[in-house]
Amino acid sequence: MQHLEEKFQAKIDAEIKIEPKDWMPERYRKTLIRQISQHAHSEIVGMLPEGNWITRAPSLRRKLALLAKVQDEAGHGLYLYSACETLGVSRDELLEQLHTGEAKYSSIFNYPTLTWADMGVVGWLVDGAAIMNQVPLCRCSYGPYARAMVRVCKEESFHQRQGYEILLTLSKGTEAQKRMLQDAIDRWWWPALMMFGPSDKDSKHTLQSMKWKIKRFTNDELRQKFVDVCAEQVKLLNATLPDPDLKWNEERGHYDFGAINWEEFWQVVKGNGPCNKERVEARRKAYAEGAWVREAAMAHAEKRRQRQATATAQSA
Ligand code: BYC
Repeated sequence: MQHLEEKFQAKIDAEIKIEPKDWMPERYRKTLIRQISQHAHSEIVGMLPEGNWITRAPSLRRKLALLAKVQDEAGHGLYLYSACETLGVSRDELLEQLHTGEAKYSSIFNYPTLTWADMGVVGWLVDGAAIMNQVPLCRCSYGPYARAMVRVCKEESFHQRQGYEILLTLSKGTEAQKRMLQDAIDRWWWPALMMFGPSDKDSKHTLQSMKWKIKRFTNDELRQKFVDVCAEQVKLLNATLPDPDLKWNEERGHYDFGAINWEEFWQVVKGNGPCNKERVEARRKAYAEGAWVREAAMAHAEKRRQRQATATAQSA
């Protein structure tokens, strides 16, 4: 056993990808199922706050872009559930965990989207944070996850740009539009920083996940990179980030920033955020209403299988 573990770690150290049929420690498999399934759930729950604005997008062009973005997220969920299934867990099992409220998904999607400016800010900050976290995951040691992330990241960068472009337009608009822009930034900034997870000292999985090269950076390292980028990007929007302690630190070569409200973070993670119940309920309803599609697809697959079996028997 120890020999197998050593060989496994040596492969990881040599940057050789682990594939589904390779030997892996049980804890590695469990960690991946946990992270990939939480990620998959985040994608499909993440469709909800934006789906809310499809019918109210201010123009046909905006509606098309938003629709495409939300569809992309459904696709990301599918790649990720498929990657997770290669680890020997079924999609039904994973969805069951989501529907009973047992599974975690990103805290960010438990906040409401109140105005059109939220669509811009979600694209800029939420997709921006997602990209910061996911680009390193393209180098994750587990092959199916790493490959899924390559495609996800390409699409996320389109999402991020469409969001920022909405904000640039608002920043050149009326006074009311500028106020709406600032208000959305004020509401989303701190929850976006929480997306990176607890601070390193409270992150129970980081050390082991870094050793296994599932994670390449710690939560705090990625959060700092994100703050540094956003502190510059916000200037082009003629807006500000809601943090009086945000200040360039010449010595560190980074922006200093204020304290995160971890009490709020853990409350949201535990299910007590503004929209947790609504989100899980919406997923349950969508799943129930999609039952006929699943049944029809299964019936169709069975019919094809039978037709092929008959054809093979006749040609033999
Ligand atoms: N929300 O030891 P830690 C997207 C949990 S983007 C809720 O640091 P780890 C999208 C964590 O699961 C969002 N829970 O864990 C974007 C753990 O609990 P368990 C999804 C959180 O895994 C735009 C505990 O806290 N992205 O999908 O080393 C549109 C301790 O944390 C959160 C991903 O999932 C949180 N924010 O690091 C649509 C990326 N943070 O499992 C969709 C992949 C932490 O022990 N995931 N927790 O019960 C990761 O990179 C890592 O899992 C994390 C956390 C950085 C998130």
